[in-house]
Amino acid sequence: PAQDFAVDLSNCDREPIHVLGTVQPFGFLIALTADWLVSRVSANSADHIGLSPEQMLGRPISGIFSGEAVHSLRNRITLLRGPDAVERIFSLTLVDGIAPFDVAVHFSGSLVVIEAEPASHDEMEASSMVRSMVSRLGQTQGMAAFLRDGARQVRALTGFDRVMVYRFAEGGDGEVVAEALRPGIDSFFGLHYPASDIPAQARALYLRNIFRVIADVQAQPVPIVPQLDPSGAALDMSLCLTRAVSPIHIEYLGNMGVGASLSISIVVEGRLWGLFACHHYGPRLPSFAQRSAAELFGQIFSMMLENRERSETSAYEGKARQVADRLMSAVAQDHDLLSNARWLGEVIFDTIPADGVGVYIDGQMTFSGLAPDERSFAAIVAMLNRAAAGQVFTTDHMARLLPESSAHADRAAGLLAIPLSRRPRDYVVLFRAEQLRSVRWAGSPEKHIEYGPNGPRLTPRKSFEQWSELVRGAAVPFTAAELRVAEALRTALLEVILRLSDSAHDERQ
Ligand code: BLA
Repeated sequence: PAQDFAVDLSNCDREPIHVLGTVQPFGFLIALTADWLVSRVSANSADHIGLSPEQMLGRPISGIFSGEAVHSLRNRITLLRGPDAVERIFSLTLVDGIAPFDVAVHFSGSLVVIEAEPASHDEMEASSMVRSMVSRLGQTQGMAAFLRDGARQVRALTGFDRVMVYRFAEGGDGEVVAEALRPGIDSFFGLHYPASDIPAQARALYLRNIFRVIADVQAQPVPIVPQLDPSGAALDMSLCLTRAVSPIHIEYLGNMGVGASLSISIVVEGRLWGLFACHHYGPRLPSFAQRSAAELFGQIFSMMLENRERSETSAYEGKARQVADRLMSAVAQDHDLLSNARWLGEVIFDTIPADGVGVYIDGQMTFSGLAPDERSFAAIVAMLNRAAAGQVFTTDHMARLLPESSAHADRAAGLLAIPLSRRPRDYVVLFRAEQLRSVRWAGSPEKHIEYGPNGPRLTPRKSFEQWSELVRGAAVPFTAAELRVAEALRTALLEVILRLSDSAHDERQ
């Protein structure tokens, strides 16, 4: 490897996965200088075009590739726009007398990087598949069906045994939110994993390069020759299709008995929303055209998801406005409703899901659903009184703020408090139970496969246990959208309360 970096479980977020200096053996790589001299070649070049790196390094590519190949490559390179662009050419005769290749070309710094693999001649079929996939997807009703159908389509296109839609939460933890499976294999649907399973540098890379395949987990990676250029730099392979991946991740896949892995980034509003994560229980390399089609499908899927999320958000905001209006007019009619926890819960939970509600008004407490007892609630109110005045307060892990509340985390691990007045401070508080209560546990223990050097930590079951430890005592966090709604409810309630106190004041006069 180009870098002297001993990677283990404690430092894998610093492993420089873009400069590992190896390709997967299904393809080969040639890097050219700006004046088209061969500057790097993967060690397997002779397997593909009969010439070893030593026979090519330093020579002009025009003396190696056919005239047609050099011409098309030059044309395509002029089409490259933007820093992360990659062009593809199907069925190109690179060397006269040798069967054509499917080729990708892009810039890495000032180098032109050419990657090639034997041509598959199936581009038309794959692209017509995408058309019908997209039209089917457009007809699905509701988010769950949309995600499930996306997984099914990716499975139809790639033929992988397992296709998951893996969604990232705020801090990088992930959850399997949809799945399509070959019959007879265990489902991972609903399982959660810690952020460390797809470390930060990998998530950043997956935003730039949205597709990757590991065709054969057992295959020996092929080094690039030379590893370092005369200035000591390794080839930046961020945008390569043949990039061999982190040995830690290979160990993870091996421990799971997975033979091939493929993933496609799902990018929404410029953020890595999630991945299509696919496993096959044997080696598998979809053709270049199928991979391109799957990548295109991923891009279209992402845009459709973005649209759906936007319309869901505006529908949600509309509903939230209705709830605020309903609260306001009902409380204006009958202000005792304000201390009716059960009624408040019924009105609010639809837009801000929670497990229970507590109301504190003039020292009086009422509760509904899962909530702490009076003594704990009094302690919570005292804590809230120390928080900034006049705004909604939330935490997903109350025990961190109030250690004694860990005793009732099963009922109230997280809260969202809506202050109703400045002084005395009255509150409506929504409670969420510990997230683990509602989560699906990893199913059957994994069949014991020989573990790699880092042992069983690198298995989904151990990952899941790790995630469970991390979130013990914590509730599902209230989202930014839910906070905005709570803020709107606060304003609405405040308005009625002020009106009520004005009219009480008028009556007294
Ligand atoms: C990459 N880790 C990945 C990828 C996935 C996962 C989907 C993307 C690469 C691919 O397509 O295979 C994680 N895969 C999962 C999870 C499930 C799954 C959670 O199927 C659940 C069902 N991985 C670890 C740990 C480390 C780690 C503990 O589990 C480090 C300490 C590292 N994962 C790691 C690295 C990559 C990775 C470095 C990047 C691989 C690369 O692109 O080079």
